[in-house]
Amino acid sequence: MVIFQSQAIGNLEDLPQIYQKIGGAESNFATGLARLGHQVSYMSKLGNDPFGRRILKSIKSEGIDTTHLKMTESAQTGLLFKEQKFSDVMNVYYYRKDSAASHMQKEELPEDIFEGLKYLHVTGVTPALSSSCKELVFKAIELARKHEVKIVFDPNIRFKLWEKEEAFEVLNAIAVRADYILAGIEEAAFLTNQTEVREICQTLQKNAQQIIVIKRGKESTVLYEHGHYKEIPVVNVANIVDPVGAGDAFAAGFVHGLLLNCRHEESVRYGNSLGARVIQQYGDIDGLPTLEEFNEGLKGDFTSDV
Ligand code: KDG
Repeated sequence: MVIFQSQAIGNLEDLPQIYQKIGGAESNFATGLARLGHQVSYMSKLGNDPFGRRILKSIKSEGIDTTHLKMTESAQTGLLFKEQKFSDVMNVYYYRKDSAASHMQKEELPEDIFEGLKYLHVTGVTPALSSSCKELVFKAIELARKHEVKIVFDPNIRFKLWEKEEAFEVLNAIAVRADYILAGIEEAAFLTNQTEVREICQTLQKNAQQIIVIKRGKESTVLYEHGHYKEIPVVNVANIVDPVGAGDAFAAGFVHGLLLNCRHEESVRYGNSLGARVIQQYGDIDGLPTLEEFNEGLKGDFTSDV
C-alpha cells in the first residue's frame, strides 16, 4: 500500500503537509529481510496507477523478487492514511475496498515457487481482504506444507477489515497450520480467549512442535517452545516517533535469525532489535537497517544483559 502520513500531531484535515510512504505488513516484512541480505519474493497485486508504480519501484529497489507482483488495469492500489491525533492516539483510514490486492486468486499461485523455499510468511491482513484472498492464503499454506516450507504467521488483526467472528475463525485456522506464530499480546488474547500470558501460550500452541512468540510492546517478549516459557528483554527506545511497522520488523528480524540457524531465543532478540530500529523513524520501512547497521546496532542493544 501507499501510506500517507504527517510528521506532526493533529487532525488529518488540518495538517498542511502529508508525506507519501510505502507500507503494508507483508511488503514491510519483505523489505526488512531483503535489507538484511536475504533472497525474498513478494506476492501481491497492484493497480497500474501512480501508487502501484511507486510501490513496484520501491520493492524492486530493495532487491525483492517481483515475479509474482502483478499489475492490473481493472482495480486501484490500496491506500492508507495515518493520523497521529494525539501523541498516544493513532488513527488509520483505509481506502482499499475492492483494491487490486483484494482481487488476488489462488489460481495465480504457481506451485513451483515453493520448491527450494525455506519460509512462507503470511499475515492476517491478506485473508481479511476478500474471499479470494482468503482462499489464496489457505492454498499457499497447503502448498508450503506439501513442500516442507516452514510457515511463519503474524495474525496482524485488523478489525476494520472484517467481523470479529470471521477473524477469530480464520486466524485460528491459520494458526493451527503454522510453525511459528508471532502475535501481539492483545491479538493472542483474542485468539485464545485467555488473559494470562502463560495460558495464552498454552492455548495458542496447537502441537508440541509449534513455536509461539508473544510481543508485548515495551515489556519483554515471550518465547514458548517445547513447554518452556521464557521472557526476552526488549530494547528500550527513548523516543518512539512512529510505532507502526514494529511487528513486521520484528518478524523480519526473527526470520533473519531462523535463516542463520540461530536458537529461537536469539531470533527473538533479532526481532526485538529490528522492531526497536523501525519505530525511531517515521514510516513503516524507513528505519529498517541494512545488515551492517543491524549488526552494529545489536552490539549496543544488549550490552547490559550479555
Ligand atoms: O503492520 C503495518 C501495517 O499495519 C501497515 O503498513 C498497513 O498493512 C497494513 C494494514 O493493512 O493495516
